[in-house]
Amino acid sequence: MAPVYEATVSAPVNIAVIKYWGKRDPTLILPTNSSLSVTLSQDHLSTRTTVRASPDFGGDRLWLNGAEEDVGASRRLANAIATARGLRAALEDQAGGGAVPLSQWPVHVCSENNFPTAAGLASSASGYAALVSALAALYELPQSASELSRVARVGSGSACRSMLGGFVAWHAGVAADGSDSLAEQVAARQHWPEMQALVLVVSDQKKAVSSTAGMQTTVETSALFAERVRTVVPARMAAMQRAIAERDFAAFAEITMKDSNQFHAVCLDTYPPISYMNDTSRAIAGLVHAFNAAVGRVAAAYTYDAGPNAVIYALEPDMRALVELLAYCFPRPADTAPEAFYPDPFGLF
Ligand code: 2P0
Repeated sequence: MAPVYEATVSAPVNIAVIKYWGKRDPTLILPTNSSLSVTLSQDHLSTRTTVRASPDFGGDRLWLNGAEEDVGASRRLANAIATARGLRAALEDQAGGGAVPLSQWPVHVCSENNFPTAAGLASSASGYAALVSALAALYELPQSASELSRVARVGSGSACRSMLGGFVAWHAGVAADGSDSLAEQVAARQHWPEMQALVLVVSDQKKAVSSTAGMQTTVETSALFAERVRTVVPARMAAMQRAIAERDFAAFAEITMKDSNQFHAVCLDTYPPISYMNDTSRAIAGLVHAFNAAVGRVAAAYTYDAGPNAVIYALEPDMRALVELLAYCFPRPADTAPEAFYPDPFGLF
């Protein structure tokens, strides 16, 4: 029987505080602006992926959460696997026949999220980061996580940031081949141990407009977007990195909320308009501002991605007080298990 080589790796979800929205190259997935995110803990929202390679396999195959998907249907998946294979092939060339020819064998990919896919939480980021990390382990690639983030990027833009932990910047880059469009760690999680994130599932409905389609319409139609890319994001990237370096939560929080609000404003400025937040999302944002006003400082921040779910950032012990307030104002529906509503309010990263 032919040998089977195998590797299993998990990768976490990340939540942007400076949003990625817009591509300058949709095939290589090169963004119009840099972005910055916080990588959450693998214990909470993550994808675990096993890749196997064997000369006996008839072709590449993929199973997502137990169900087989058509690998041929996704150009992004094919691109990500082909890019990782190319790196392995270069390694095999260097070894001059001394390496197992894994690059020539089909792969079987088995990928599982540890959170319900229907929860409306981003899974492409952890999904492609786990796939690329697993292929890198299988192929024994020598590249750093930052270098490998370029491979995850061709699967899904936000996935490049999930290749690193802690606070992570994705530099937009200027090169046409994407060589300088990669993720780098700005600070390790341990740099700011009191920082916590709380995920509030507002709706588990699938979003009406996908990020991929929505952002292209924004690039083509929004006048506000051009200004965001030209002046606002570069200033915020610098200010956010300063806030993180100095552990200045008030600055971190203010930039986070303003950038989320501008991202959603730009979506509304898109034609036809895109609206991701709902009344509950807006009520949560209002409550965060009321909480900050009540404590007399900026103690919490909200951010929303391409959907109505809220992510709250706060430091311990403020998060504890905020969770009590949220639980009081937004009582859990009678038919929802407590752990489904508040999976683990005190777990970040
Ligand atoms: C972000 N989002 O920075 C932003 C904020 C949604 C809102 O990254 O087309 O799924 O695969 O590159 O990465 C969602 O976009 O889009 C996203 P593709 P992706 O997290």
